[in-house]
Amino acid sequence: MMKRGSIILIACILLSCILVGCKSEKSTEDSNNKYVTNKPEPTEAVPTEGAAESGSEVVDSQSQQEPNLSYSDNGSDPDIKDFSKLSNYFKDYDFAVTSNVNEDLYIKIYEVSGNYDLNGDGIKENIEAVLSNDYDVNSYVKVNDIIVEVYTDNPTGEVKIIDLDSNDSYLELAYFDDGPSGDPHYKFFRYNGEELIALGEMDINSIMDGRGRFISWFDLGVNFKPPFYTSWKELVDNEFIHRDHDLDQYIGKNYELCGSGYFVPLDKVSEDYYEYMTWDFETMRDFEATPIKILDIYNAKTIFIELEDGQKGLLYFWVGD
Ligand SMILES: [Ca+2]
Ligand SMILES: [Ca+2]
Repeated sequence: MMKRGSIILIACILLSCILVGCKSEKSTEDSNNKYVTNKPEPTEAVPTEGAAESGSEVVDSQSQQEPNLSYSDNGSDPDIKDFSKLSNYFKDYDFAVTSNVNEDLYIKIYEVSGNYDLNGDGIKENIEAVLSNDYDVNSYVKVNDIIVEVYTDNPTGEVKIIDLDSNDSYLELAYFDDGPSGDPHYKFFRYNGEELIALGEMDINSIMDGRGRFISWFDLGVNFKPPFYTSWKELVDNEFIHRDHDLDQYIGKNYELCGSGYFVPLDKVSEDYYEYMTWDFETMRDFEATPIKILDIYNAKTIFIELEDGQKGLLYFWVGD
């Protein structure tokens, strides 16, 4: 009996090896097929971490086998020169807004209404929204008869029409939310004639190219001249897809640094860079068109640099709590 059990066990192992083999072959085929839809992480945490850690182990989950590096259809990363602030893509249209604000209770209710053709069929949609931070009020966005309930922390009643991608005939709806603690962002909605789809959100200082490509402020080296970015997002099939960006092109290059940031002199830093970060006032420095060389990039707001006099150090910026 024991013997037969072992044979069955060995057969099972062999079979599963064959199955895993088949799957990885399939995955290679998929990754050759240039267009990779890499689903964004469910939590918007630091996207670069972990990506490098998931090693070369053979795993049988299809999703884990997808490459972490994903680039766009046309194979080239966007040129930051084509990007500008979100408000440049707003349509010149004002919604009617009525507000009910109770300053004492810090409760705000905005009722928004307007008419605009969102799906490009020439017929204006009836657009309504209720945006409130009052728990007793249901916040929602409504296009014709379709309602999407939303959660708003600190709405201001600002609703805009925006063209996220000039390659399609849609115009999107955007409403502003100041967030729970100064995290201002826009939430986007697309009406395709049948559905009203919540696309996701983008922080207010994001930039976009008007062709469905976006760079979040958190991924932007804004204090540098020329500015650089560490990753970007692409609107594909009604989702903002995270795209990694090759950082090697910035390493060893000279930049001008402006504004105030934290600087800790260090000869060497590695992946444990965060252990050196303090938020003491003494580590703050003001830079005015200071020539620097980028030695390493941990994220867009944490960079290892070398100053003109040869001093090296970790430069980092406050990104909110
Ligand atoms: Ca329409
Ligand atoms: Ca469009």
